[in-house]
Amino acid sequence: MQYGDGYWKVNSKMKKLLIEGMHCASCASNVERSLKKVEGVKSVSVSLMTKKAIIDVDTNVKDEDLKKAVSRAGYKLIKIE
Ligand SMILES: [Cu+2]
Repeated sequence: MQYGDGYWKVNSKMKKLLIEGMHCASCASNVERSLKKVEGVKSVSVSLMTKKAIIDVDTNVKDEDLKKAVSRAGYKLIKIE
């Protein structure tokens, strides 16, 4: 049996975070680093162009924790899709 990508996705879901205040690549990496520190966040991909972070998280990760992580980095989480 293979424990590939499909396996861990069972207990995780994708979320799109709309983030305000990112201006350059280092802003994006600040956000990325901060989100990765949140317990249960498995992958983070930040796009400066769309102002979105696409993340894979455990289903038990709270939106509130994501919001805190973004504001800790100095940015604002506008909404979660
Ligand atoms: Cu910047």
